[in-house]
Amino acid sequence: MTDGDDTDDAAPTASTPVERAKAALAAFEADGDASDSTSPPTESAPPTVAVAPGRVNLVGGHTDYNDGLCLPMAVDRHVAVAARPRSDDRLRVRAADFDETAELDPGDDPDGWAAYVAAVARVLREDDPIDGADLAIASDVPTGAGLSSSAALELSVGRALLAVSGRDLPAADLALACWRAEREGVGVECGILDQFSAALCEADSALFLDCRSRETESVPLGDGVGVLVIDTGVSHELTESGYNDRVRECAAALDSLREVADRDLDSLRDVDLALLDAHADALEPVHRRRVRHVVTENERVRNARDALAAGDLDRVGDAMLAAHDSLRDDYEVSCPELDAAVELAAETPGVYGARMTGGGFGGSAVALVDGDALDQAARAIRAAAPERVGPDADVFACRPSAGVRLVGEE
Ligand code: GAF
Repeated sequence: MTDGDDTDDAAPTASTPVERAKAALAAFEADGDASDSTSPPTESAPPTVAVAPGRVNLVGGHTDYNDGLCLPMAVDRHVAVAARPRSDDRLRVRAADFDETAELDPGDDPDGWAAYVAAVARVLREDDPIDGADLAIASDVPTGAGLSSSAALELSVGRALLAVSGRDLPAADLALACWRAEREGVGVECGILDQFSAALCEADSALFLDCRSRETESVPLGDGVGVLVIDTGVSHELTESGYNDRVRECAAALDSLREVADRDLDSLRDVDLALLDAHADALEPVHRRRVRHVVTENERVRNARDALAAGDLDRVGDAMLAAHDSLRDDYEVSCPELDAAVELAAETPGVYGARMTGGGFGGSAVALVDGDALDQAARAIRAAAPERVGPDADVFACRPSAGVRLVGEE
């Protein structure tokens, strides 16, 4: 990887990720290809541009790798990838926001952001060829904020690489390829929530996702609803947090339940409260709490889906608040700043409910707000956040957005 060159200096200042990615690609290509002057990029055609959104998860935390239920919503913040095919099989990748460049040959195994690009290319190459390409990436999804910037990167890179290679995949298949890329290439034992959200969410809707059947159902959010993100400014990193520990605790709890319960249990999805109560003594206390979270969280997702469909936003808000309590107390993936963000949101007029979103141990909280009170609630939370949540807290509204797409083909 080559760091810190100045290809972006020539790019005009541009505001959206799509504009910045296109400008960065043009500047990058104009800068030439020092490493292989025999394989110049193809500059005649306009670039292919793919965008994929970040997400918040309204309810359904840490259920996905237990075959459970989730209710995410893609946000109107995106990773954009501008791409053009090359005449060799190399990927030359410019991360405009980091001022960094990676040059990847098939089989390379880089670190950092380039690991996601290499892993997606590697998985997509298993079925059919992926052509070499110049890629430029720009984003307005904050990183480390629990908004799934990595899945947005994977999906946008994947969609762009398929397009420059003349290939296509159904969105769910691309999501599964990107999910494998994250697990195998980056080492996070994640579930499918983030990749399915970035692929399959629809505008103006939340997505009811059954992680066992992989069936999805869009649930319209309704015009009168606003969504606020409260980014605590405490960065979280799944590879370094207790995330994989939670995955292993669930697996261990499932093994214990299999031993004592006279029932087939494929996953914690097959466990209900009656079964848990009947065998609670056979479980270590920490495993009992983890299972209780997963079982009750699946129920909260069902409730929230039904309530959202019925326009009962108070009930959705109650499910979010109960979900946060469970993630804090039973699953132990919150942190003081997330708890403070949820508490602050919950006491703000117009807020139906709030909870931490994403893997936890930092990152963001999401709040569901009466649309008429959104601006006022955002101002109140923004004003109190530095003192109540932390000096780097950021508060912004977002709209439910569509999943990965090629720009120009929306
Ligand atoms: C992270 C993971 F990547 C998801 O798979 C999911 O488990 C989430 O944390 C918690 O719900 O975003």
